[in-house]
Amino acid sequence: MTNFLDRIRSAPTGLAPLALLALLSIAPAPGLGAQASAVSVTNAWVREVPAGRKTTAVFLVLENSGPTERAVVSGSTVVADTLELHEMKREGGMMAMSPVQRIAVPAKGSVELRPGGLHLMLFGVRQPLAAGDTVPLRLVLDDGSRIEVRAEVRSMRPMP
Ligand SMILES: [Cu+2]
Repeated sequence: MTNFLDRIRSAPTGLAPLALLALLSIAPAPGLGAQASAVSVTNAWVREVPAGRKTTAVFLVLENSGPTERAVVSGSTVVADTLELHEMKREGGMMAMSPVQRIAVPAKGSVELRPGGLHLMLFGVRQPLAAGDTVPLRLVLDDGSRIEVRAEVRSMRPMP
């Protein structure tokens, strides 16, 4: 996840001061960024759940059109008991997933939840989910706003 400032910091040194000046001149005054959720979700999908399985993962793209970093801090869905925010990391040569407190969405940026990376995890799935089904999800952001998402169930593919 890189934001605009990180990109400026990593820009060739000759360009950095000019880019920073440009950023400062267009940056809004503090306190003006408190509009209703500037975060939207696209391309949301759920890995299909065959009968007998109780867990699955949700993938989607979060886009932030606002000037302030936002973060997803929790979520829920009627098709499962709990929804957790997860990341996958390589630990001792193995890919392992673990819960995270928040998934940040940089100002004027986006973050992709995808197989092998950040994802939403559903536990206690209450019914089989077949390709073509639609699953409603609700995500809660750090400013208290909510995003209603409809995720399409897609067929099982091996984890990359
Ligand atoms: Cu997970």
